[in-house]
Amino acid sequence: MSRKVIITCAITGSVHTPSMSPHLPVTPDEIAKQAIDAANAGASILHLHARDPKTGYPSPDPDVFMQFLPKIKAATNAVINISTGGGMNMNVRDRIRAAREAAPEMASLNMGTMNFGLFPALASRSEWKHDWEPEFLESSRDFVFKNTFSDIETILAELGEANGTRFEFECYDVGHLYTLAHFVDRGLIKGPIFIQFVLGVLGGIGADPDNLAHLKRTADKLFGDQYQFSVLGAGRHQMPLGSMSAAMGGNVRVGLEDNLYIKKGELAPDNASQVRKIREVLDGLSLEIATPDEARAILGLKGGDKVAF
Ligand code: KMH
Ligand code: ZN
Repeated sequence: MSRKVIITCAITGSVHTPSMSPHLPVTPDEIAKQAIDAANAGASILHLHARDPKTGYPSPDPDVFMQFLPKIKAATNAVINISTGGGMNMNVRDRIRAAREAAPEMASLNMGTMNFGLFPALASRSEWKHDWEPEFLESSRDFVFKNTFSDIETILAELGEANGTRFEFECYDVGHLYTLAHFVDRGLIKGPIFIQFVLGVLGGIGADPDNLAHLKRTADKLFGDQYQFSVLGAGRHQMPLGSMSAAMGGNVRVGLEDNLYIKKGELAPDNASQVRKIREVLDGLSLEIATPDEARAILGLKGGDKVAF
């Protein structure tokens, strides 16, 4: 099969808060609609978080996930990828509840403990729809995004072994690749490995093109042909680094979780608009996108009929 590019779309996340964009999906219906539209635009993997429908506060509650997962599954063939990163102030047990219950084909798995600074966003506005928003952003100044070896072992066992869920390994720095290799060497992670290079998060590696080249060189050395990579460029880096990834033989991640804009100074009206925009780049490079079933074949996924929702 000639190379096909897998587009992941990350619909809402837990990084951005409702006041930052009126287009950020919050309720289960908004999340479902934007996920379905993103799949119809060409995303073959949908990376999903949940939020409290009333306040927009990030929620680990499986009951909230279950208000949109079946709708998305009924309307698309896209691969559902549930976050285990959750949001700030969630412990790891909380963070994995939804994926444990839903047994999705994919889940994210964050490969190292790190700082995760969201507080610079406080400078962008003084008025907030919800009181929790500025407090949430300020709390990131002293937040540790905990992903210890023990946490990773737990997630691999309780989601991977138990449910047949495979992973989007989120690597925010070079050291995270060596942690991933450690688990491969222990036989706890088997290929094909799907690595999400995350660049531009405050606390992780900077979004410089030569850092992406270094991440890929390191992954080539550690994993040979056992891996596929994708690139998540945070904020304004989303399209440039996604384009670089495609040119380097990689896959791409877009979505309002990672970037609220469609171009400098213009908020994206929805997730699907970013999918369409990266498709224009792929078309320009004469690259075809992978269908959900082609993504399943590339990544060795269990099938959309094997989930628990
Ligand atoms: N928020 C992204 C930078 C996760 O959900 O597990 C990384 C992410 C983590 O999507
Ligand atoms: Zn996420």
